[in-house]
Amino acid sequence: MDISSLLSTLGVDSAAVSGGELVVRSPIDGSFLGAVQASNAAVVAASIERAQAAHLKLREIPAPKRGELIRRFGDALRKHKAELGELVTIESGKVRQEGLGEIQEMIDICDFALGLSRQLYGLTIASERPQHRMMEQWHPLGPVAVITAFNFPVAVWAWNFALAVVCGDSVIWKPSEKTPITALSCQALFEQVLREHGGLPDHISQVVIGGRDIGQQLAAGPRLPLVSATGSCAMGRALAPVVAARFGRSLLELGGNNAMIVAPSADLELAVRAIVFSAVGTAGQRCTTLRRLIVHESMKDALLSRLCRAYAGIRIGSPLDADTLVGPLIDETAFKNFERALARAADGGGERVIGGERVREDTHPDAYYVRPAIVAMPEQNAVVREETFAPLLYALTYKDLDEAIQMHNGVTQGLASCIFTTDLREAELFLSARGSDCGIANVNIGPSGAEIGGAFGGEKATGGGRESGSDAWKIYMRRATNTINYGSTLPLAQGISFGD
Ligand code: UN1
Repeated sequence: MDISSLLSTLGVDSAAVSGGELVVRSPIDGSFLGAVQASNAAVVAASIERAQAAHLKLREIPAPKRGELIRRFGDALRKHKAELGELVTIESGKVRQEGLGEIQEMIDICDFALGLSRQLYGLTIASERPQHRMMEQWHPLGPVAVITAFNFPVAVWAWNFALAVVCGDSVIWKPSEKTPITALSCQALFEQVLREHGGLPDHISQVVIGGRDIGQQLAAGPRLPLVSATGSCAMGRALAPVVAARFGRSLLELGGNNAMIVAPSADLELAVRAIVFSAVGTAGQRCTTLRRLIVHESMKDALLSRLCRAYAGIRIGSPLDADTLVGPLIDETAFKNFERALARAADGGGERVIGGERVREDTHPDAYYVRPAIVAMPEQNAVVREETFAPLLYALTYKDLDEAIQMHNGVTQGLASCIFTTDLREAELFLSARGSDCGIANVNIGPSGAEIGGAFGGEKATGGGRESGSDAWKIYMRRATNTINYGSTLPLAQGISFGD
C-alpha cells in the first residue's frame, strides 16, 4: 500500500520510514508500509538526556503558555484529521469511523489540556498556628515516558502528551512496534507546530522505536519520574517492579475483561446496539471491549436471537470501505489466540452461538479477518477469566443480581463495566460500593467508547492508573505543601513546647 502522499502531507520525512530494520505491514492485506529505524540503547539514553534538558526549560514557561502550544497542536490535528485518521486505519486496521474518532479524541484532549493549563490548582489550607498560611503548589514533575499499544496507536499517547506538556513535562514516546508510522506522523506534526510557534525548547516530544528492551530501559531510567504504559497485564507485571525499584511512578492501563449485566427490565434494543459496538468494534481489540455478557436467565434466548440477527448483518472487510464494521485482527498471533480461546471454550462446554470463522483467507492470505463470535458458557471458567484480544464474547446467565455482580467481579481485571436495566435500584446498586469493582461503571451504555472528560483506567490487574480527564493531570506533577509564617514568633504544630 502506498502511503507516501499521506506521509508527505503530514510532514514525515520519507527517509524516516525507509531503510530501517523494523518492517511495518498493514493488517489490511499484509502489504509493506515502511521500514523504520529501531532505536538502540545509546539512542534511548541520549533521548532521556535531551528530554531532561527540555523539561528544565519547559518548567519555567507559564502553564497557560504551554497550553497555547497544545492549542496549536490541536489545530494541526483538526487540519489533518482526515489524513491521520486514514493512516491509523491503514496501520492498525481499525475502520475509518474509528480511525477518525481516534483523532477526534486527540483533538478533544488538546482542548481539555488548554483549559487545564489555567486550572492547575492547589488548595489553601487553614493552619492551626497563628499568623501562618498553608498552601499547596503543583510543580512540573520531569520527563515522562509514554508506552502505547497498537490498538489506540495515537489517542492514548495524546491523553498523556497533552496533559504532560501543560504540566511542564517533556515526553518520550515508545509506540507499539506494530504502529510506529502513525507515531512518527504525530511527531512530525508536533515538530512543525513547535517550529511555527517558536521560542520554546526542542525535544518536548521525542519518539523512540523498538520492543520490550526499550520499554525496560525507559522503566529503569532514573531520570524519568513517571512511566505511563498501556498494554497487557504481562507487560505491566514486567515493567512496574522496575519502576517501583527506583521509586518512580507508574501509570498503568493494562488488560480488561469487561462485562455487561443485562437485567430483566433492560431495553433489549438498546442493549443489542451497545453489545455490537462494544464487542465487535475495533475487531474486539480495545482494552474496553465487551468480553462477557451476564444475562438474566429469563432474557437469554430473546437476547441471543436478536444478537444473532445483528451479528449476521455485520460487514467484515477492508476497514477502508465505508460500510465495513469489522476490519482485520492486527496479526497472525492475534488470530491464533482467538482460535485457541475458541477451542478452550469448546473444551469447557461452551456452545458456539455464532461466528468464529476466518474469512477472506483466499483473497487475503496475509491478513486475518474473522467473524465475531459469541459462545454461550456454562460457567465462568479459566478461559472466560482471561482477556483474549479479539471479537469473542462469552455469554453467561444469572438468577439474582448479587450472583451476577459476584460473577462480574470474579475476574482479575477491573477496567470497564456496565448494566442494562430500567430499574433504579438495580442501577444504583451496580454503581455502589457493593457493585462493580471497575474503574469505569456505566448504566445503559456499553463499556467501551469513553469520553476524554472522565478519568480513564481500572482497578486490580488493570493496574490502577487513571489518565485523560478529571484530575488525572495530578500524576504529571509533584505536589509541594508550603507553610508560611508571617508572624514574629515560632509556634509549633501540635502545641509542642520545645525549650521555651
Ligand atoms: C484502549 O483500548 O486502550 O473507551 C483505550 C474507549 C476509548 C479508549 C480505549 N475511548 O474505548
